[in-house]
Amino acid sequence: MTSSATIAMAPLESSRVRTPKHSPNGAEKHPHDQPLQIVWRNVVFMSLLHIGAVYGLFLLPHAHSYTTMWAIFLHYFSGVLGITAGAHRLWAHRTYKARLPLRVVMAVANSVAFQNHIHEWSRDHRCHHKYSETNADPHNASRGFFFSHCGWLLVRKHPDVIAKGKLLDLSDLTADPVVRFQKRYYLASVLLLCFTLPTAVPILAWRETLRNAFFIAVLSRYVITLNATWLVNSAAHLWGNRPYDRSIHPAENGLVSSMAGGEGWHNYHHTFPFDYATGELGWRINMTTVFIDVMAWTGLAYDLRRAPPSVVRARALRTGDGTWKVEHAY
Ligand code: ST9
Ligand code: ZN
Ligand code: ZN
Repeated sequence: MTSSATIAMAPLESSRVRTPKHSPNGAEKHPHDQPLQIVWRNVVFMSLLHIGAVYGLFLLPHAHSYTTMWAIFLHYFSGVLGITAGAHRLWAHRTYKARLPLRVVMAVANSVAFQNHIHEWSRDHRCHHKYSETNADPHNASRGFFFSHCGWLLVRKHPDVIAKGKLLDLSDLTADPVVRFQKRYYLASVLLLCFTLPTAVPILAWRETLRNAFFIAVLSRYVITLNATWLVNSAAHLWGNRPYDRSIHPAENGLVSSMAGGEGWHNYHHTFPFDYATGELGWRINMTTVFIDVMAWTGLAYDLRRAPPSVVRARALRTGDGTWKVEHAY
């Protein structure tokens, strides 16, 4: 549909998100009931990583153009195949099914991304959805931008994350041999696929210097992919419209979507987490949906799940903040 008219809405309450003391899942909302236990090893590692990444950006004018293209390729390969289409939409949410060759390539891409192995990533993400904005949410956005962006990776987890996480059903992940294999050889796969190969290829293939290859194709690329991912947990939980459910933090954030392969349509995603497109707009600012559709066309992906437009419309009219537009439907 092309009309941009806003659907007539019932009178709405303020779009400000209310945070009740308890979530419907029984997890406590109080954010500051535990002293922070800083993990200094992670603070040092992340700081050095970011300093190295900035240095890598300064090296760009001195590097071979192929090195920059290689870093961009690795960013999208690891981000879209490894994280958004793989860990997120396939393994964490089971929004579609994938045949073995595709699962193997996505697991390889996931190790290039170095964001914890698929099993851990999916477990924490299921915790995040089930206990959003409570102490059992690993990156609880009610603790602020920094905590939800990367602070949560620098401190010990809240005990509720571990206690509630142990109640999750992860049997589908344990049953997948690709997930089991990647978990077993995770450290070796990261050393090879995130660090060694990305450095070796530019040196061997177009005689790049070790310094340019390592700082640009490894550190800058890795840190950019990390921050694009983290923005979904921070910015897309704080800023944007809430057309589908005004009572939750996750919001529609086009800027985050453009940087995170289509994962910024976060109010839609938290309202309809089973939908493989994680947004209502089809291919618009959603590279991952394009990728999954192409895979479905080849037969490597199948059983794609989608929220019916009538259900989306009814839900938007019932619980949205009033910003849902007819043009969202297609
Ligand atoms: C990273 C992850 O960056 C990013 C995830 C982002 C998610 C985004 C989602 C949206 C998708 C968007 C995609 C956009 C993509 C963009 C593409 C662009 C094109 N349930 O962990 P420990 C157990 S990682 C049940 O040590 P501590 C655990 O099994 C970055 N159990 O906790 C263990 O048990 P056992 C690189 C749980 O000590 C025990 O608890 N990686 C759960 O508190 C202790 O576990 C890093 O930086 C759970 N949920 O330490 C590493 N959780 O002993 C960071 C834990 O029996 N991690 N358990 O095995 C760490 O160093 C630590 O985990 C810690 C916490 C310090 C953070
Ligand atoms: Zn999700
Ligand atoms: Zn979220």
